[in-house]
Amino acid sequence: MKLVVIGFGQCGCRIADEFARLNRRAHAQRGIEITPGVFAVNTDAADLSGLTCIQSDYQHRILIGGRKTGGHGVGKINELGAEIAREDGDKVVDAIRTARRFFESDAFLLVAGTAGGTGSGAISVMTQLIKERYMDKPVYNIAVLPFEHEETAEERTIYNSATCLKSINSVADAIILIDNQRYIRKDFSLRNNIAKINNMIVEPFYNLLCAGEEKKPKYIGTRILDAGDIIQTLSGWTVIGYGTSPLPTFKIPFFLSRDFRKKSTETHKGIHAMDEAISELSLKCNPIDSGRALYLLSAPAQEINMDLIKELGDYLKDIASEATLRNGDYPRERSALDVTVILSELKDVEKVRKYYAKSLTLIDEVKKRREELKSKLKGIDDASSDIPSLL
Ligand SMILES: Nc1nc2c(ncn2[C@@H]2O[C@H](COP(=O)(O)OP(=O)(O)OP(=O)(O)O)[C@@H](O)[C@H]2O)c(=O)[nH]1
Ligand SMILES: [Mg+2]
Repeated sequence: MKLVVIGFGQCGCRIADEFARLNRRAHAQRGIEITPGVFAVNTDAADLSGLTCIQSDYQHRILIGGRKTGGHGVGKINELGAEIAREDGDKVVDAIRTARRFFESDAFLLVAGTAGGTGSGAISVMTQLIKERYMDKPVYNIAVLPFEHEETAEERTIYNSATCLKSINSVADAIILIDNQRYIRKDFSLRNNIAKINNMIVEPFYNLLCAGEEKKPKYIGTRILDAGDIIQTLSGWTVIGYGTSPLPTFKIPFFLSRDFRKKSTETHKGIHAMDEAISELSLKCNPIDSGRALYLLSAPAQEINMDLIKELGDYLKDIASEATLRNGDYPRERSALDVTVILSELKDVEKVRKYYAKSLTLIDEVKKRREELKSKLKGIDDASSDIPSLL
């Protein structure tokens, strides 16, 4: 599957940059392309210069709202982020159109952090605009939810997340939810290692996007998972997970490779990888709530067999019993057995519901403060009413 990836704000741009890196890897290791266009859009000029893989010309690193923000961001005011996107959105659409192989892409993927200002405000406006312009391609979002410590430090965090999520839910074809907090569960030092977190966020997309683009017959599985399968699966609230089981790197002698014990070890390893994918989903959710799901098994060709694929399917069907299942296998990996899982069309997402509930109490407060600010400003204006103006 080929994606045009567009990042908004610092978080979105850095993750888009990570997709550009993934594409380089796909090119170098496998000779295939997965992202024919990657763009970074921000109100902050310094953040745009900090990227490493996205092409550095102004058509790929797009500064918006320059007049309003002086190139310094919107300071977490996502209404301002949305307003700037409405004004400068055409600039982004024009840049996408000029991308060399834009027409080869199967879908758009727009990325932003929900808690900031630029990305949180711009992503829904741009999703809507792109959907209107390119009706034949689905438009997906990646929404990155804040760390817990940010929720307590700044109330805008929750309010921005709630308004952003509500808005994208009404326009995007699917929203892949990524909870930053999940990535520091195992290793708290990661809190200070955003680059590593971004790496972990993007990794599950590698085999998923490569599988359907493979041209060499020996790397084509018995059941190819292509763009059509992914598009049929992605709908509404979505999570993604990835698990891996290392395999011995030495070659197993032929007489042993047919041994029944080896086969049961393969199944065991497959289930282990699937188990990890489910427990490491990008956001905590209940698999039973999902209406559509898919899994991709990537392993060396000799490790893949129908029994293993069926076992994995049975396992997923057990926990996501309401979901329509799609699957594929990809005989590419050399020394590991990897499983990628997507759970989509989720009926309920507790964390999103919590943001909505919490921000309801904040709305009155925000309104009150806005009124106060207005009346204060009016006070100053009134005081100057008899002063002659130079304009
Ligand atoms: N995973 C991840 N999260 C990030 C990254 N950068 C920022 N965030 C998260 O994104 C949220 C803040 O959004 P930013 O993207 O920094 O804000 P912005 O869109 O640039 O908006 P302004 O700076 O207010 O103009 C916080 O919840 C951060 O934890 C990143 O590179 N990776
Ligand atoms: Mg910023």
